[in-house]
Amino acid sequence: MPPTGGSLARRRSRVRTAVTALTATVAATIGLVSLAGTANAANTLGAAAASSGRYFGAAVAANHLGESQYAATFDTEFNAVTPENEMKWDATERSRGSFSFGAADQIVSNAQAHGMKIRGHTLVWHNQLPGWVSNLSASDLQSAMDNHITQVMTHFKGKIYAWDVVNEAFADGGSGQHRSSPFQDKLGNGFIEHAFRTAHSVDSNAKLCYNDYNIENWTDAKTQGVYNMVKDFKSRGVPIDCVGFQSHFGSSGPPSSFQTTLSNFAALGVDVQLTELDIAQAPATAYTNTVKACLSVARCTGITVWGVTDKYSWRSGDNPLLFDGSYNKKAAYTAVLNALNAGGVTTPPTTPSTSPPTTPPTTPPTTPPTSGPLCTASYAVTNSWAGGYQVDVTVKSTGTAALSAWTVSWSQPTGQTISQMWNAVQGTSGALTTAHNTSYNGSVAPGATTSFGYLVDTGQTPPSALQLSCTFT
Ligand code: 9MR
Repeated sequence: MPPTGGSLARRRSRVRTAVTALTATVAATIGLVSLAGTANAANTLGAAAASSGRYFGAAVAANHLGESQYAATFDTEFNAVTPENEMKWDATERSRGSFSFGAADQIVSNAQAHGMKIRGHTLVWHNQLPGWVSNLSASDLQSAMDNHITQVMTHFKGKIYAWDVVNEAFADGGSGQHRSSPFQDKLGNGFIEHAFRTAHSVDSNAKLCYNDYNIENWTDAKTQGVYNMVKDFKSRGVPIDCVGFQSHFGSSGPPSSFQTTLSNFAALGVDVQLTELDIAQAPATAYTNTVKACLSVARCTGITVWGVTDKYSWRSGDNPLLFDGSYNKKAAYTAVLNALNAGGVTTPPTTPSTSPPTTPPTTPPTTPPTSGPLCTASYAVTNSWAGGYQVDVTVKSTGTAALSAWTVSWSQPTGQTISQMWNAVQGTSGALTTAHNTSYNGSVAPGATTSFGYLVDTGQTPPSALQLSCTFT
């Protein structure tokens, strides 16, 4: 269902050339910042987002993948995908018990061939719901819902990064309550929790998200309703991992509280994602503000725009996307690319933790090098919340020659899973966790430092110190 809140409809008309000229200036300014902060600016949206450990995706339709410009633009620019309609109930189980996955499989194989993350959209939603579902009795509806979740998730198991388990279950307007739907009306509020528990039992590796629109403005009743649900779920151990903010905006872009909203949800211990971004007339400034809100929140793991080109947008009259109808990059494209290249929150502006940095391994090398590269690594917890914490590791080049590559290894405590790492590539070496430099931060001059970070999902407290060892070439 299209968003019905004021943000979408209110602010459509703008003089296009004026907006473009203004935003070109903004983009250029951001470009300078980006150059200062990043050695090698990436030239695609996906690669630029990856530099801060995030993804940048697009919704696609299987029936356009055969169009060469569409496929080329999508395959080149994006590193994540959401099937726009192909995984919905009416596409996957039009008649009861008869499942069809052809169109979705096509999108999934294309994504896998290009190493993209895949967001599954969506398992339980009142729209695009075949009539037979609405006509069931309560107990039959419950088993049909369980079976649908189970069959669809099993078919795609191991391939999906995050599922929109339940979509748009809250009402518009000031009630802050659940909306009326066949699920709500027959099963009550509990259908959402039940859907998440069922989904978790089928695929506990996929991130399980609640997804909705008009929940971007912090004080809105709808936002508060969803926030209270997520808070309750987290407090009772209902398996929810993420919240999707659809982000269908009017031409002035996100509400000024958007970053606050994302941070507040993240502080509950869930990832947050912008899942269906599009902005009327695509002003570059509005896009920049939106992307920056995500980049400023460590647990904002990625952004998806709701389409590749204006040509096929569900809001065609609004021209809301980053590529125009002829696949030309718009000013908003450049603004987004520059914002992504400027990097995201990798070191939040908090005071360093009180824990002292650990010393490098105590065993001295048998023949200590008197010259050449050397490194040390130190650990600091920079943020923590009920469901996890954030770590910043500083790698210091302590030898007489520059490092050209480095690897930090440590023993990650049991029950403390790393959910995201940035500015380093995570790996393992035996029982140890490793972090290897990326293509842009392997080289560190003598005396200089570089850093990487990671997030840990856990109910435990962070270790006050951690022994890190740094190896180099
Ligand atoms: O973009 C989708 C469009 O092609 C469909 O006709 C429409 C049908 O409801 O759904 C659109 O996608 C919606 C998404 O699945 C959920 N949030 C709102 C999106 C725009 O309506």
